[in-house]
Amino acid sequence: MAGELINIGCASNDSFSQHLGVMIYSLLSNCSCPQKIKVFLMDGGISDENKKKLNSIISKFKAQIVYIKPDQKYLKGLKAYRHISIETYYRFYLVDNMKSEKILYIDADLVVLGDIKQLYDTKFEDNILFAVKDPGGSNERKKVLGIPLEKHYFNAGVILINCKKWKKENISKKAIDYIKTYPEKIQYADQDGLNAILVDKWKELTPKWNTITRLFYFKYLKVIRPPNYENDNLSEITKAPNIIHYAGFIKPWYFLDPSPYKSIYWKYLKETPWKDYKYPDRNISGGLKRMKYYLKIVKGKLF
Ligand SMILES: [Mn+2]
Repeated sequence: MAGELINIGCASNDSFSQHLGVMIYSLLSNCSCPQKIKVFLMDGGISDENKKKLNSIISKFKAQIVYIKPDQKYLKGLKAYRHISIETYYRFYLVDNMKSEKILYIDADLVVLGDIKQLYDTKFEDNILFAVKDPGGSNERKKVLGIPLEKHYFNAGVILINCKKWKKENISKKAIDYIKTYPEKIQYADQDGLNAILVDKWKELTPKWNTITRLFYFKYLKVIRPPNYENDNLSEITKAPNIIHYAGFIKPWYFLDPSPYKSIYWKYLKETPWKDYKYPDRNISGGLKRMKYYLKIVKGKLF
């Protein structure tokens, strides 16, 4: 319908604002109607300087942005896991307070190459959300969370939400209760909670709308198939993604990280007010620091 807005939900703390800026810039510059985009940003302490930079991107495309400061008591009893920050839970607060029927919630560690309007226009049936299956959702994870092995586990980095149904079925409360009741089962924060309670209530989008960079490695290892992708043509999916998601601990903004599609992040970064960013690990002390981080992961301290 004419005049209808495209609601985009996201969250960031101050240290992630550059990546959020890259995501928003790529989303707006590849959208057929950027002036219809309204960003609902869950503000985890973004500085005025970074807000100014974000606002300059928004006004360049005549889009809109609102900064939402969630009540801190909302995070009580919840914790960050591995490389996933506490801001991940803000989505619950946002959806519960949305007046519109629909929102597309997306992570800040990704680049949008397709026209987001196409994804936003996906029609709901009886489902609460649309998502893409996760190549990290192992059978082990499914067993722990009580998901039948023949069903898929989804990635929460790109989810199209029917807010009306979500609120009616109390999804935020159910997911948070699950996470708090079974802390020993949780490895991927809210994503695990949502998968556990939404079995049969979500529908699958083509992986092109959330192409997780991990898939690129498997493309060359024909014998090993990632979970949930046993029957997919990985070359086809990774050839022309609509969204590249730099999920996991390997990130394109580090010099040492072997991140697939790294140059695309940098291409969009150069268009933003953060264009002067330099790799923090392209010198000895920064490099050592990054290597220490890898070691921690290898030792299992972040897993
Ligand atoms: Mn992510």
